Amino acid sequence: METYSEILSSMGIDEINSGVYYGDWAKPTGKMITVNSPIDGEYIAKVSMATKDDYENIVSRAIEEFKKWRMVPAPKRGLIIKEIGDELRKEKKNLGKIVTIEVGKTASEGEGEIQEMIDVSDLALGLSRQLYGLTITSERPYHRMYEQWIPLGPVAVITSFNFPASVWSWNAFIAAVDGDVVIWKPSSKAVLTAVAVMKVIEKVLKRNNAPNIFFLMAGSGSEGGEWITNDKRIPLVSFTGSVPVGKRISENVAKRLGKTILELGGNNGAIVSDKCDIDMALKGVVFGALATGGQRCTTTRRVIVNEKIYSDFLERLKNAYSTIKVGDPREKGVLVGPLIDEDAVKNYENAIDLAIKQGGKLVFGGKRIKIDKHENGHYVMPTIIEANPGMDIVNEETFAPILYVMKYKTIDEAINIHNSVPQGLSSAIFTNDLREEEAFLSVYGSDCGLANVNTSTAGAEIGGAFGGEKDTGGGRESGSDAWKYYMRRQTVTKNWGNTLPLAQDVVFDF
Ligand code: UN1
Repeated sequence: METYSEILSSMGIDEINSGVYYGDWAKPTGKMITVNSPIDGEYIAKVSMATKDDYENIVSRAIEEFKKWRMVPAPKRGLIIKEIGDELRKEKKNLGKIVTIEVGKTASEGEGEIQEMIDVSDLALGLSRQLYGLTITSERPYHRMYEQWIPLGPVAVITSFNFPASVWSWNAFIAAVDGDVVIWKPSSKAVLTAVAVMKVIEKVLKRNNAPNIFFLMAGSGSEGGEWITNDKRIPLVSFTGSVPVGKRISENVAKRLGKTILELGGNNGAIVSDKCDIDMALKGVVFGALATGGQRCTTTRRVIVNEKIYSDFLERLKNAYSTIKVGDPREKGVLVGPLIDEDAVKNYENAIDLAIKQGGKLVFGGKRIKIDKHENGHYVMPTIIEANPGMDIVNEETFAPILYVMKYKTIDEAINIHNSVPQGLSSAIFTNDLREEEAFLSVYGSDCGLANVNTSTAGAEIGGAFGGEKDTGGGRESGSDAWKYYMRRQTVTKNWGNTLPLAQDVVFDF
């Protein structure tokens, strides 16, 4: 197995790195973030954090670069993003390895993360020729009305550790074809991936002599995050992370009438009907619950099973869980790697304690495990708890592989249980019954931003608008018309006649 330093050197990453990029890398002089791998707790490298001076430098340069970039025609901007995608294709394996050692994803998921960026770059290229506005009929003669979309300025993207590269690209690549420049504040738990991604991007921007459209500022949320959210020069802040932090960001940005895109917690449920294909449902639920060790916003945290197949499905779940290999995510066959850190392990243990106190029944897992030669890694057992929807803990998102199993009689009851949590990101139903499927998709059906039929709550494609309702924050990123969030809409009214007729037939003669 390659050593951590071999993996770093394949991407040109040193032991001490700057976490501040504004067209050049700042000298790594600020406070340092020490990166240890969740795989074994071993030291990987250090990344410097942005100082207030670095931040000021970033914002003033971003404003200058924005003035240049917005003058580049959108399809040409698209070509730069495409070239970044091509470079990412070449580096997919190496970048994937950095994701794996920094946040503990399996090799396949680490590479999947980079593939998701490549997919977004393809989408962005297409979009760069399709930033359409409407034309509207005017009530006045010799008048023309239309909408045009204009870039916003420097936008900030604050990302979380669990998708340390792709979620940034959902925002950054789309914003860039829109004509914005992007200031990235990655999670302090995933700075190395951000540095590696920026190094790939730097190459493409420099060889094209392009304006510097992407800026990096490593730092803590309480410092860097506050600078950004209170800064009127940044018209839009996109944030992925927890509900409490999202609320704070939303308040700060709203106070200055800025815009936000919030992608906060999920507490996603899957309804498993007695009329489903049970093997398909099992795979969908197990993948949804355990991919990325249960640390996705889209993780299946609740499974709501029809009483007629409840015992059978629970039995199959337990059997499937007993075959899942937990361990070093670089090893073949391992499907569940470590949690990100010790705090995550504590949250896992607390949630299980609470679930049991509140009447839940532990039927699988429930404790941390030690992996040979990785004593300082953060491994836990995938866990299944029989629960009921009234339990407080079931309303919470715990970023860990804990699945609450619940029973229902009728489809309407299943939907009510499904919708009873504060969060509203992703949802799923496994059924082959048209009526059940349509009920789930109806006006009283799933209250989430993402609704899946016969597929998992996790693993959304980038072509759809990604985001959710209620405590999830209401933002939409990546696909569909999410590009509009990174632009401002201007309604244009043009009079090409010889007189000045007024709207609503108002008379104002003098
Ligand atoms: C997240 O967890 O914040 O749908 C994003 C999925 C991934 C993205 C998850 N494509 O599971």
